[in-house]
Amino acid sequence: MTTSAFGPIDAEPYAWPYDGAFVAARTALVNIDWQVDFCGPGGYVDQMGYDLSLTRSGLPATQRVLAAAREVGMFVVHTREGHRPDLSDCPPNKLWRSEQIGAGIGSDGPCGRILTRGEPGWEIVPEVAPIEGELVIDKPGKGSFYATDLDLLLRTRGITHLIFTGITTDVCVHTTMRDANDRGYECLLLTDCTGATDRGNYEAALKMVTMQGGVFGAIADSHALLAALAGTDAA
Ligand code: C5J
Repeated sequence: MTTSAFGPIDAEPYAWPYDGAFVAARTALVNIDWQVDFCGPGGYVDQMGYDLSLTRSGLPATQRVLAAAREVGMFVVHTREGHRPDLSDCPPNKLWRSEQIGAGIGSDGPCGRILTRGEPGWEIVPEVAPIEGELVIDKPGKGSFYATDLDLLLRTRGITHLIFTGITTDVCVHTTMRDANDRGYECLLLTDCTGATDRGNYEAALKMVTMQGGVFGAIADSHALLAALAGTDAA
């Protein structure tokens, strides 16, 4: 376990973190739902007819951040949204809505059953796939704390700071970041490591974080984080 400290990072609306520096051993990189269902051809988002280039756009920067986080010994968490094969953990209204838009959870698609655990579409894309020793959290909802042991596992390791990548910015990333903020974690969202099914929603979701002096934390470009981890200036 490394005790190296980094930062502060050039972020909005304040230099992150609020307490001046982050210690790698107390910081987790949280990669939200980089699944085929959200950014791969034939997955849930594709079946709904949204533009995959918008949800895939953060992948290259996330790969770079993931490599750097592993290098400095940050704890890495991956999450996956999905339901049990019998859909017993899928609320009827969530199921109904997915059917209305033509991508019914549990129905057959080109990547297997949509948003169903164990299916090809539910897997994390190879570019940012977990490696041994990294935590993978399976969640039935949009937030990563609801109906999971994520909070317990982070607190047991002494994690106090969270850096987020993932998709989609306005749904699972925001829900998780808001909840993490309420739980007292100091949160940073990397703007070029996330994407939404709609450009306007992506921009609005980023802006929301920066209101009220950083209502849920702060946002920064991945270059600012990488520069801090390398001990150089972002410019
Ligand atoms: C959505 C997610 N958008 N991972 N899930 O339904 O953001």
